[in-house]
Amino acid sequence: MNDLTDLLVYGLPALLVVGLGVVGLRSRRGRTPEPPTTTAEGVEHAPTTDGTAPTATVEVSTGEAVVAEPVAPAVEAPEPVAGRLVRLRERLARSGSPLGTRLLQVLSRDHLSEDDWDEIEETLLLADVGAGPTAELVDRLRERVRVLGVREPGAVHDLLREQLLELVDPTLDRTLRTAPGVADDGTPHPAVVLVVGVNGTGKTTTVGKLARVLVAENRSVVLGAADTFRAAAADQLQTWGARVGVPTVRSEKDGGDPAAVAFDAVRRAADEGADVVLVDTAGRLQNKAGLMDELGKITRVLSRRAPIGEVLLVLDATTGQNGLNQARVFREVAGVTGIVLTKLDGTAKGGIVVAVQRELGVPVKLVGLGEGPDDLAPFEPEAFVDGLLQD
Ligand SMILES: Nc1nc2c(ncn2[C@@H]2O[C@H](COP(=O)(O)OP(=O)(O)OP(=O)(O)O)[C@@H](O)[C@H]2O)c(=O)[nH]1
Ligand SMILES: [Mg+2]
Repeated sequence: MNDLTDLLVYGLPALLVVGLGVVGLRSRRGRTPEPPTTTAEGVEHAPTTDGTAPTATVEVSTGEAVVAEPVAPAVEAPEPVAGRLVRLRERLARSGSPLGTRLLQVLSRDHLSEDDWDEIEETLLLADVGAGPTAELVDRLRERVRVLGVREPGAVHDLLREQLLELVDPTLDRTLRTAPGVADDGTPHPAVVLVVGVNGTGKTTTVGKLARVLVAENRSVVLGAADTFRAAAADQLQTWGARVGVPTVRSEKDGGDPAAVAFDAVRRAADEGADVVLVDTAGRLQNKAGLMDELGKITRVLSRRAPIGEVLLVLDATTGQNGLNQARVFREVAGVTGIVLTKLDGTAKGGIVVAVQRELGVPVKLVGLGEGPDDLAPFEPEAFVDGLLQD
């Protein structure tokens, strides 16, 4: 089962009682930042001659990357992950209502004509469910309606819930692989999560939010700013990290080698015994061969240092079917293991969840529900379908 889900189901009381205490401790510790005590090979610590907190930047001897220590005076305690599924339902009930309510309305009619079935089909297509899954669902509904005969509203609701759930597929493994591992030679290594996608889909934001989720679960995290095209990209990531006391490894100069930065981030995490390293990458169009080659290089170089646990493809839910073309190419180049569907708060087209899973054979693992720092939730098929049906 999903680590996060495990935490929700079994660890909720512990999370509330113990977790808040631990997070509280962390945040208190964070208010008086200490210089790193574990000295990574080749890392020089900036001296603090005036008794103030250490400076933000620590040089790495390769000359490729620098480590930006968090120096924010106050470190935030991220929201526990527990309450987020409720919010997912609330937001989906708002944004996704047209799909669920329209289907329920039509299915409740006494005699379903061909026009009614066309309306059902159209509703599903408009919600981005995709042609294949739509045809499948309509066939199954026709069959079940024929067998059921007269349909009570309750029965229609249950039927639709059951069929939508099957389409979303609760059997897919949505575990986020964020547990550190041990290499064949016995060396421990951090879990490596690589985040990829086209421009502006929400990669950096997702990395920032995910770091907060992990910190809330009491994991130690290192961020890697492998988007080296713009200094602002690394700044953006570093700001996210600093808010929760997480260090960011970044390139010394614009246009540095993203693969080298990613590699340094993993090495730093390994040296410090951190649990997880999250690597943010530059947005790239799937049809730009050079950039896609570069992504291939990042994955090759990274996996020489430690196995890549997750390659998360970030897709903007509001771009609908366009996201599918991107997804195919990224799957070829980077071996995507999970989808993050962002901006689900901004669309009524929740059907994209179904389409993208079908197209890629890769599960949606996380959903973005807003621009707030804790607006990221583990994807949960039941909560999603209930949201669509406004339960
Ligand atoms: N409403 C909403 N906005 C989001 C969500 N996730 C990200 N955004 C917004 O989308 C915009 C782009 O986010 P970024 O994280 O910078 O996107 P990116 O993929 O890193 O962009 P590039 O690095 O330029 O490729 C920002 O304004 C985010 O606040 C979400 O789940 N919901
Ligand atoms: Mg970015």
